[in-house]
Amino acid sequence: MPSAAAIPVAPTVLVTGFEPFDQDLVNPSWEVARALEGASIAGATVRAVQLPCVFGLGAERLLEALHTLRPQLVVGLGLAGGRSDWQPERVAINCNDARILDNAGQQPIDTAVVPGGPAAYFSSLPIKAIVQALRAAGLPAAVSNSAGTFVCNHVFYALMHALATQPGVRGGFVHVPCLPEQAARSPGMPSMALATQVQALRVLLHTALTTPVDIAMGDGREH
Ligand code: PCA
Repeated sequence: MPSAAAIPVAPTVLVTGFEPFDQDLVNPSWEVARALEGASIAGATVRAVQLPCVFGLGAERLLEALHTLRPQLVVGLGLAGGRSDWQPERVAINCNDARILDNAGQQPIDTAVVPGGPAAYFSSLPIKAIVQALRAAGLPAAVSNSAGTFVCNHVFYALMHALATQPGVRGGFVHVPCLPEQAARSPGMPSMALATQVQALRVLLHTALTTPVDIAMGDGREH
């Protein structure tokens, strides 16, 4: 019988999404993540984990998943209401500054995600290649230079802080638009159908898994 070490194990991709927050009944980030639970993409197996929209606890759950699943690639997803396209985030900052209460009633103002940690971390996803691949598939996409200062940035920073000591594991964060049923309650709110967003996640993961070095493509903007 072969030893356990001889049995090839498919690499794991961890995709996280958030529970609903701010009076919403659904969060597209989790609906999209869970749609690909167990899927095989470019030889890797997708594992989806839901995170609470809570400062502290959201990051703890992510770090637990990193520990138990030992992924090679980590992609955090979060909703950014008002944005109309899929937006890989360039940078996570060491700052919590909540404009609304989180799901535990907390509202930190100007506190550090990791006291004494670096001011910021860059995503280690190939964000330009991802934007290019999404656009080539007919899916609206753009690099974002701010993940905000709410729970998404908090979890993104905690992820990159953990990965800073795990060479070879890449990760980052992507903000996604509302679903049509959410937008229907807010006139003028842009949205993207769930099936389209699931397709975007497939393209994104395939690109991240097959692009070791990002491309240089101009996509600079003021925010
Ligand atoms: N979006 C929020 C937190 C959870 C989510 O899906 C944010 O952008 O911080």
